[in-house]
Amino acid sequence: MTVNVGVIGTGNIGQDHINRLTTAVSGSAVAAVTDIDAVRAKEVAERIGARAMSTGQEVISDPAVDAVLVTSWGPTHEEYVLGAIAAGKPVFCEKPLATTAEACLRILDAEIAFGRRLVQVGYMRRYDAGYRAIKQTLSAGGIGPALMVHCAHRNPTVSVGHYSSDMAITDTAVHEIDVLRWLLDEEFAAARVVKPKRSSIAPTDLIDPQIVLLETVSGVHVDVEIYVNCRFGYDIRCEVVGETGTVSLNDASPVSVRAAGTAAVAIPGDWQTRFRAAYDTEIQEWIDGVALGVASGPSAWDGYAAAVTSDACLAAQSSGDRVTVTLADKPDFYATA
Ligand code: NAD
Ligand code: ISE
Repeated sequence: MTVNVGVIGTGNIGQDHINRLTTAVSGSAVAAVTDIDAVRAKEVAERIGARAMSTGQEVISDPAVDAVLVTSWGPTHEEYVLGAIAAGKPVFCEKPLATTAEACLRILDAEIAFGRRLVQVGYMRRYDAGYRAIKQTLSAGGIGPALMVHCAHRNPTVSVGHYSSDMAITDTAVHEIDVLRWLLDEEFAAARVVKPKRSSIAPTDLIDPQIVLLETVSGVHVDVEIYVNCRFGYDIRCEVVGETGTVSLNDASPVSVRAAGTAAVAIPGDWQTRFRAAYDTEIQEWIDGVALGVASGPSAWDGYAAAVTSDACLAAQSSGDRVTVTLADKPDFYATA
């Protein structure tokens, strides 16, 4: 069976996912695309032999579209995810699920009312081989119970004028928020944000770096360094410290070169390169699930929990205080999600 996907948003990651749906992933095709930039949508549609449509709602209701991929700007996600649920179609929504916790709750309510899971959120780190190996080590008890986690999320640069200090939380640290909830299998209870000495190469209106400190319900402490102007590459680090050992991500380089008295590894230049295999696996597993009528992966609840935790980090960033993360009760519907 071929799953025909309708794509809403043909920008950066939209085109990336379209390429993988039409080349790397098996069992999928792109039937229709749309973008508020109609010229861009038409150009992409012509390149892949799909139809360009005027609106997201047209894509969702098109009978030839089996499943919907939402890769438009964050504030538009709620409308399209709700539209897909109303049409009874599986929907993969890039992060964030929605830009407010209230909007995420509306999506939860709609999905529960529909009666079956349709929504998957694009937190691709759960599909990265390194994070999956960390999870296996933790589940097998290889290092005892986790006590602390040290993370770094370093981007070489971000687009000036577009990226803001709060996006360091909502756009960037949110990946650690999701993957650590999944790795540790528990929710966060509190957040603080520390602002070290500012980098002189960061744009003047950007707080960079920042350190996000999170505590889980059971008391595991997590520190996440966010530094989005490091220049030297896209550098993702994660070390879990357990009672009797540690487990860390290795360097992403497939080889290390030893020469002239030095050992060297290549550092990826951007997130597309670092997580390419994870995105491929994520979208392949989504397509396989759609074909079988089985939903898996980060759920709408995960999208909601990430939004609430991000909000606590934002409040901590502006107040300097330790802020409690207060989640709604998890509906039974998401007990296994
Ligand atoms: P982008 O600006 O390159 O692309 C977004 C596209 O959406 C643009 O072409 C824009 O014209 C279009 N758009 C905006 N409003 C629309 C609407 N109402 N209907 C149809 N199209 C609309 O941005 P991007 O970097 O591709 O990011 C898109 C989404 O993907 C964001 O939510 C972002 O957070 C997420 N993202 C996730 C990852 C990841 O690692 N998982 C990486 C990058 C971006
Ligand atoms: C971007 O939107 C992403 O999602 C990348 O994965 C992340 O590393 C980057 O910091 C964000 O801006």
